[in-house]
Amino acid sequence: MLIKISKSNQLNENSVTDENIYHSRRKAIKQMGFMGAGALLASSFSNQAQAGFFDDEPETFKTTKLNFTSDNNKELIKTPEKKIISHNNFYEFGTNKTDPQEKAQQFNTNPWQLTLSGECDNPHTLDYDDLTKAFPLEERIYRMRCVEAWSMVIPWIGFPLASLIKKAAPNSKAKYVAFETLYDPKQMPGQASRRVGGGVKYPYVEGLRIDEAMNPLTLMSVGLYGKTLPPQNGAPIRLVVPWKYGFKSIKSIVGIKFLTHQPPTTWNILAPKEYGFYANVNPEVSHPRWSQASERRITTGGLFARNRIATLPFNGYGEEVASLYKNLNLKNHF
Ligand SMILES: Nc1nc2c(c(=O)[nH]1)N[C@H]1C(S)=C(S)[C@@H](COP(=O)(O)O)O[C@H]1N2
Ligand SMILES: [Mo]
Repeated sequence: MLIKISKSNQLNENSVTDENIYHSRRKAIKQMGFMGAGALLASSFSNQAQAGFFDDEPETFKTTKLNFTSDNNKELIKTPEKKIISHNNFYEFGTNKTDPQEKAQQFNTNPWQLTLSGECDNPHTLDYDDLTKAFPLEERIYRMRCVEAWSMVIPWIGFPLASLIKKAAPNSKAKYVAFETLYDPKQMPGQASRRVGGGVKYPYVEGLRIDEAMNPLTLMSVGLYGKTLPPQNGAPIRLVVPWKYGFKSIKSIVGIKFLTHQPPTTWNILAPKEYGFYANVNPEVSHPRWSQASERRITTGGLFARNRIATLPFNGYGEEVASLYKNLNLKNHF
């Protein structure tokens, strides 16, 4: 194979770091005794084949155009759509980055029901059509920073979670909001097999403090690049919390519940010393096994188009959200 490497794009030590991290995240799972050696081996093989996959694989899922207004955030260079829909974490469909695109195409997201319940005056359920029609849709171009130290810039379509919460009318006891992904092992091979699903306890669950959930940046996303969400990105509706590590942005949500107490969250259950409840992007607080000071921004195509940049506090959204944490020690509450 002939590979042309231009000076500016050379593969250096830094640019492979997040792949190492990915393996090390999986290794931790394995050490906890959740995963067979076979799975780990298979994964490292397909990981090597991953670069070529981005450019060759056709899109097979169906999307629909959406009507929205755009915030036109011009400083951010968007990650190409092809990358956003082919480099995914969605362990319900497998733990390799390419598994969700390969295995989620038959995922049936219509009909769908999203139920709001718990400490609120107006518990209710949204059907599939409500998801794109109940609230005016906006485009929000956000940075997305995975805890594995790669990042993208994604043009999401959605509506503020605050609009949905106001409709549910939480009462004064509601201090936290819990989210739950669909549980359907017949459709989600990772839920049917511990090996495929990486040892995660399903359904995938997440949570926010209610003031975080009400922050205007917090989005319920129903689309990207002007169209409905592909299944691998969390169709038909997922959370986007741009100042937190990507694992907080839970996909394919069926339940939202208002609680008096902090809910358990998936990665915190799996490895509490490594993944906290808050998970605010913080270059000064290292993961126990790797630094969070920089990240690989996924921009244009191919294995060699790698871009190492400094990670920003709160992923660049400090002006909007730092005040939420003025009484919190962010080292202890990582
Ligand atoms: N239900 C569910 N939600 C999930 C995940 C998952 O495995 N299952 N992975 C999380 C992680 S680690 C990241 S980085 C983002 C990835 O979102 P994307 O694939 O749309 O980029 O989804 C998050 N939401
Ligand atoms: Mo992530």
